[in-house]
Amino acid sequence: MYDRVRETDPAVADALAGEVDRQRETLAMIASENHVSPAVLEAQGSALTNKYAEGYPGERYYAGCEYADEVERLAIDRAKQLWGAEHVNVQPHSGTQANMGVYLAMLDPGDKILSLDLNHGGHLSHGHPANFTGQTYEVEQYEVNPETGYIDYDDLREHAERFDPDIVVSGYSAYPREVEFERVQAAADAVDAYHLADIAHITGLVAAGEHQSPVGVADFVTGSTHKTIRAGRGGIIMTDEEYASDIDPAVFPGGQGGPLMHNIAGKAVGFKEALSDDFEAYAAQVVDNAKAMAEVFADHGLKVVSGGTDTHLVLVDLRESHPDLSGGTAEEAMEETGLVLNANTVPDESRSPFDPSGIRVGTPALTTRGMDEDAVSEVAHLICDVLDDHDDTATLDRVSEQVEALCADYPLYEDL
Ligand code: DSN
Repeated sequence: MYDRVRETDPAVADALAGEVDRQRETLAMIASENHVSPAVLEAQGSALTNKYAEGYPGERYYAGCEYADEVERLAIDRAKQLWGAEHVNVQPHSGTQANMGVYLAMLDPGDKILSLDLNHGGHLSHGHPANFTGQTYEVEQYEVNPETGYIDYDDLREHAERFDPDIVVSGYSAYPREVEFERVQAAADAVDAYHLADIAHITGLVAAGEHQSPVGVADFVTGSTHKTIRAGRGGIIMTDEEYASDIDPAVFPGGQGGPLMHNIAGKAVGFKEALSDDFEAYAAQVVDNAKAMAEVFADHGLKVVSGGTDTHLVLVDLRESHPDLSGGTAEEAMEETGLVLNANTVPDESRSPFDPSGIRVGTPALTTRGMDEDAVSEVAHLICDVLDDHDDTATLDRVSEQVEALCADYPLYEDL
């Protein structure tokens, strides 16, 4: 594998091959991750990486863009079919860059953003003080109800009426429940603010009809393209035609230079795959699998935030069941066995965000490997075993063996 890289650079070839093996031999449950197809990998590794194509299809600043144009048009057309948007920009390098495109287009420095607190499941680029958004704009944040784990939309609307934001942001990184975009829109409408719906985590669920869509509801819909939608890495912005002339120049030249055409090729290929019936079945299974895992956790006495899930992720608050175990220690013990997930803050967090009280468990990558509810329930039981005996070598050894067997039963990237 990676023979040509190896001839030039054995150290990098070893790392690349090592990463493929790591993905094959562990169970990825970081909710923002997935395993794209070999076709998407090939498109991302194509010669389009060499091409400068500043501008948009048919209006480039460089010669030789006919294939770049073709690929970008295909990505745009397929995105329009998947999400039903009037206008699509596939050039953002990431979900954060997509959000930056909207902020640059619609806000002035000092304008006001109302968004969900990161500790309650928000995103960094929704106004966190360490991010450019927190440093450029005036930000206030809403929270989920700590008792129920759900967003309180009445409270959100009252907050909007008090703060009078220029933009209200919905869409989250650790919120297991369906987002009621129309209720966020109502809050934004009440104060004449824009509504940005960041569907980074749930792009695939929305495309497949497994989650309600904000397209046609929110003014702007952003996302990343490599999570549940399982396409090439990067970001996307969707909006109505009326905002096209604001958004496109804000992405290029406003916030970015040349588009990453090889990634846009990966987006086009992944979007084509997502237009299939197989993808609809995949997205439904992602959600069924998350529900099955949540049930195992709840039956085991763990506190599942909000009592369950409607999406691809489950958030577990360890404080009641495992008061002496931090999310960080749990994450490390899991990783030793090949269970790869992340420590996460939980509503009403009482520990540091660097070593929070919860774990976040996602099903997109397990489902890509072919797992159904029975298989992910087995994985969920292994997670419970590690939580209960995280410092017991015999338990960790046994779980490692079971993870190895599951990886063999659900192989990945066999033809690479
Ligand atoms: N880093 C991503 C996540 O894990 O949720 C944010 O998109």
